[in-house]
Amino acid sequence: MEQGLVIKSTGSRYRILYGSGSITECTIKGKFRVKEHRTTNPVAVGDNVLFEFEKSGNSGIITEVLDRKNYILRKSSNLSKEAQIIAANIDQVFLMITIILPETPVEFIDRFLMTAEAYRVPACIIVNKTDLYGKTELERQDQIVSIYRNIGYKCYKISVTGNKGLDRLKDKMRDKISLIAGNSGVGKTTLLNTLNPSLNLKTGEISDYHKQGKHITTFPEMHKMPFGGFIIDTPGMRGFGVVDMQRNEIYHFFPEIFRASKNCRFHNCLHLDEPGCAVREAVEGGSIDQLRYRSYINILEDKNSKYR
Ligand SMILES: Nc1nc2c(ncn2[C@@H]2O[C@H](COP(=O)(O)OP(=O)(O)OP(=O)(O)O)[C@@H](O)[C@H]2O)c(=O)[nH]1
Ligand SMILES: [Mg+2]
Ligand SMILES: [Zn+2]
Repeated sequence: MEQGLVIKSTGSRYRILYGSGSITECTIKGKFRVKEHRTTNPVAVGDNVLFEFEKSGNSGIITEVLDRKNYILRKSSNLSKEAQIIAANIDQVFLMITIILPETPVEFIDRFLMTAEAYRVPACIIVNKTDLYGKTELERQDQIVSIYRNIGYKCYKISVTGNKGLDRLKDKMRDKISLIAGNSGVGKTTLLNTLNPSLNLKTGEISDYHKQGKHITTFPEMHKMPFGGFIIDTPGMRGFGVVDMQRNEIYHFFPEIFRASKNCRFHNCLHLDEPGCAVREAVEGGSIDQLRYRSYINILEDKNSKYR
């Protein structure tokens, strides 16, 4: 029996890192279940597992998944009951966004952060491709960064290809297991290749017509970093994860709205148009950002489900 770390999962086959840096492929035998969820992949990147080598010695069979500290799930569609585990045992998630090529919508950012809050995984924002920005884009960048810094999220402005801002990011990632997510084409894989030049992972151009990425990375995969720690590269997504939330829980995962809600007149206030709502007062007074409030309302009213 050996213990290893799952670094890649394609649904039926798993790549395992074990011993002092060896790698083997494994399959699974028997039933593995995630409490309360039907999952398409019972074992995920980041899982610590026990496995046995097959007689040939070339591959192994996973016999047990050790307890997870956390995990992030994603449903294949809104109606689907089956969920996929994106990754397990992660210390922090980074949402990579870009102002242009492609443009990341603010509501996408808010849905992502809300999900990370719900899974209790610390989240940060990376704004990439600063080398492309002119005056308008820089203003937009600073507006977005100031919204999220005010709430308490760390933000990193970087240019991967221009080699700007990477040292601060490395410091934050050192010796941690970090997951990096974001729309297709924002530069996630390019960042990994730059932080670890021996990787040579496949990256793709932005399409001229749609100004979007082309979904180059297809499976979550964990990569070791020379400065210590691991980064999990993920396929570009429009939405992130899924949590079954009650309407009256959603605001718990908007930290600044949650803080303000303690002063609402009614304890069951949804911050819509109830009298004595401290959240709406804060929006009017400017201490809660209008865009954040609008995202909250859209999620509450289940608009824009395309971002899920
Ligand atoms: N100008 C500029 N281009 C960048 C930068 N970082 C990445 N790119 C380019 O953006 C394109 C997409 O990069 P990828 O790393 O494949 O993007 P991704 O986020 O991994 O995309 P998916 O795997 O499809 O989710 C490539 O052409 C990169 O060269 C940057 O800092 N500045
Ligand atoms: Mg990629
Ligand atoms: Zn309220």
